[in-house]
Amino acid sequence: MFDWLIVGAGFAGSVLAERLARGSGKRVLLLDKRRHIGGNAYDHYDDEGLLVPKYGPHIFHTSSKEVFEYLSHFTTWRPYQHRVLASVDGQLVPIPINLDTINRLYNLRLTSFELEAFFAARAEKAPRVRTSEDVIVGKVGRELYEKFFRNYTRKQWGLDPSELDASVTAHIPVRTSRDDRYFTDTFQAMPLRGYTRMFERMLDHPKIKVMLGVDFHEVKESIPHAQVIYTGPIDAYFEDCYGKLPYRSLEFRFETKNTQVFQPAPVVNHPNEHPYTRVTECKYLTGQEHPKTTLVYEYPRAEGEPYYPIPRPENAELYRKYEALAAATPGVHFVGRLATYRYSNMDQVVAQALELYAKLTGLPRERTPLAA
Ligand code: UD2
Repeated sequence: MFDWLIVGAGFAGSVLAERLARGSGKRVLLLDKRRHIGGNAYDHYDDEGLLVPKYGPHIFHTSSKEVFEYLSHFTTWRPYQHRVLASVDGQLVPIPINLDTINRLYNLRLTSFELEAFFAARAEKAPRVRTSEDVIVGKVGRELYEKFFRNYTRKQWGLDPSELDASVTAHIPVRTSRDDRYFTDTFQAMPLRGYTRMFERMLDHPKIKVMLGVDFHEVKESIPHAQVIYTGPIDAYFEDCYGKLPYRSLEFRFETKNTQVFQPAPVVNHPNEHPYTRVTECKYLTGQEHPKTTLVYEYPRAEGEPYYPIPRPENAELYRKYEALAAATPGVHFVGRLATYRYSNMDQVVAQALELYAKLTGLPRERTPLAA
């Protein structure tokens, strides 16, 4: 008999498995229908011996000391600050838009102070910032919105930014300085030996049994267990009874080049050309030294693995119906990006899992992240 049956071995499921076993001595069965742990953060060595992320780049950043310290029990870190260039008007310029972006794009020599006026003269403030279009047009105006955001978003989501909630683009700043970092969080680092290694260490405990390649719905009746933590898509748990929640998918194409370094930045975004949105050169993220280099191209897809919940009002409304069903399902706890239908960062999911652990055990939150 297992105390907990946990569905999904990504961040949410693995953190809870670790905490319940190591922190509370519970017997845990962790299932995943894929044949590996780590969820979408799973990475592995390809045929050439290069460490690559199977489901696309995952860049860790957080301002939560609690989350960072918790994960630090299972990995050492490699300091890494993410930088991205966008291919616009035949040039590679920094994104988030900053002082260098504008000066290079328009061949100007503005100061930060002058750039503030430049943006102010172009920004069109919406009475209420509701959509992803409102966010960007409200900061930099329509022309820059068209160059950097409109087509990228249409490609990535299959929707116009005016049809997506503000949250999709709101986390991307616009700067008048020359700071070209993608994130400004306090802790920015990558697991030194990769995500999979970190998950392996998290789940290495005698009270955790991991079963891979197993579908929860097929085995739930035959495995004796007391309670369930479910981290898969919430609509699938309830057999899509109110209809399917939409997710956006991606196809990743990998290409290994016979050169040490291929592109001038970890990621190059292509808002206006090519069917793919961005190209990541894995080496920059992993710090691996190797005579060759692997690139990942991201092709947006309507069908496929459910990567991104699509933040827009009608989807939120449909999710709320499932959420109400979940609240009325005793003995099952829904946690993680897919089970709560949120466009979340990895650190937010870890925080959500630690919070649920604190709630389940009644332990104060600050006492929870203790590795044995
Ligand atoms: C974002 C975050 C990630 C996490 C995740 C949530 C990255 C780089 N970013 O990933 O931290 O929060 O969402 O699951 O890991 N956009 C443009 N043009 C650009 C860049 C972005 O239009 O050049 C728009 C586009 O609609 C895009 C959105 O902004 O989907 C967010 O961009 P992103 O770079 O943060 O990428 P994403 O969504 O993969």
